[in-house]
Amino acid sequence: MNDLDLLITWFATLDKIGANEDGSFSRLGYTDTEDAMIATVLGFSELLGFGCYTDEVGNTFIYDKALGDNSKVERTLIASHVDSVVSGGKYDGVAGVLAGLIVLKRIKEQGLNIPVHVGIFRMEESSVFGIATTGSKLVSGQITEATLKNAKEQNGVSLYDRIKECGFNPNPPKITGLKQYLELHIEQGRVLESKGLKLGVVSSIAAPVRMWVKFTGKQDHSGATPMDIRKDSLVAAAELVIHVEQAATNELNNASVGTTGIIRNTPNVFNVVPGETTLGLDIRGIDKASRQRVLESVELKAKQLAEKRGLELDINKVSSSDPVKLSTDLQNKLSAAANKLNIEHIVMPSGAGHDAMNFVDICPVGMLFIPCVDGISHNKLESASIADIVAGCDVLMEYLKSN
Ligand code: HGY
Ligand code: MN
Ligand code: MN
Repeated sequence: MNDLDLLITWFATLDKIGANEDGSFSRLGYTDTEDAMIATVLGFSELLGFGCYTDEVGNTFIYDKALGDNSKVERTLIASHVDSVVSGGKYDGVAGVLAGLIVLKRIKEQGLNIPVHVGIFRMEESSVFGIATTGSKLVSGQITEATLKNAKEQNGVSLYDRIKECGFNPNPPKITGLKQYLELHIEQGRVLESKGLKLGVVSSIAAPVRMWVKFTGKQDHSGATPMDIRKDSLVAAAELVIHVEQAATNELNNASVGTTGIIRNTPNVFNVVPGETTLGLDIRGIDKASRQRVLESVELKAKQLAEKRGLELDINKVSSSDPVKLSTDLQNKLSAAANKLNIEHIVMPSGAGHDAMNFVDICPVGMLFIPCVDGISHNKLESASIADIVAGCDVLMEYLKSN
């Protein structure tokens, strides 16, 4: 079976896991669905004769036993994730893990002595706790115990406790022995497709600040409370939602973005003036100063709204990472590999966050993008071409053999 057919078979097998009736996938991190995804990918790797090991936070690594337990030697890590957002697609993360497996298979077939491990990082998505790339943050020293304890899901369980409940160690040792980190990922935007290109070499990765903004007013009777004496938390939140969009749009030229992804309104019934409304904000950028201007504008507006309407305001910053620039040397070498294979490409930033961003202070990091249809991602319509994944593997192989 050729690599294209093997990938098609692998995706078809994984389709059964976390599938929703509407065709989307919900494969949340640190759940038995993510466990099932990892176990299934390990099943593919065992059939190829590979071994695996799991670290103290549940990240899993696949390697060629024939090369020995080469975690003792400097190795290339090709990694991504297999969890998804709620009602997401099936290529986000998974394409990169399966591409790594194809590269490992080709190294073995060609008898090359290139120490490569394929990594599957836990809970890359922030859907449940508001923190992205948890598994890779934990082993790259990018997250504190306080942050893990502050991040809570709706039932109040902290990410720290969730990791412990799963039998893992929320204070793991740092990963060592990495020569370089490579990741292939769908673009999750429209740039490649709009230019008719099949490959992007990633130059930088935007980073999010995620925060809860809670307005507390006065829960009242919706019929008997005159408009001039209300303390309606939802109206204040609605004004802030509009302001988040405006503040981020003011920074359009610097590629900053702002999203209100969550709204929790209490008591959320017809005949009661809302007394408590919480917004979940995701504000990102590749330019830290620009992102900061959006943040400051949103926080100032929240304070002004609370004051104007006589509400209490509570802002809780859940996570904040810095935008990262990837290795220029690696960008040039990945570009050279693509040129050698006559694969036209561009160098481009990533608006989405990725595990790759957590390794820039540990080793050189390189990232490849393949297009996804209409740039759609985090959506059941997410779709990518298996042939593009194979082409991405070709570039990774060409790079590894030439460097
Ligand atoms: O949200 C993101 O940037 C990605 O899906 N982790
Ligand atoms: Mn994602
Ligand atoms: Mn992803």
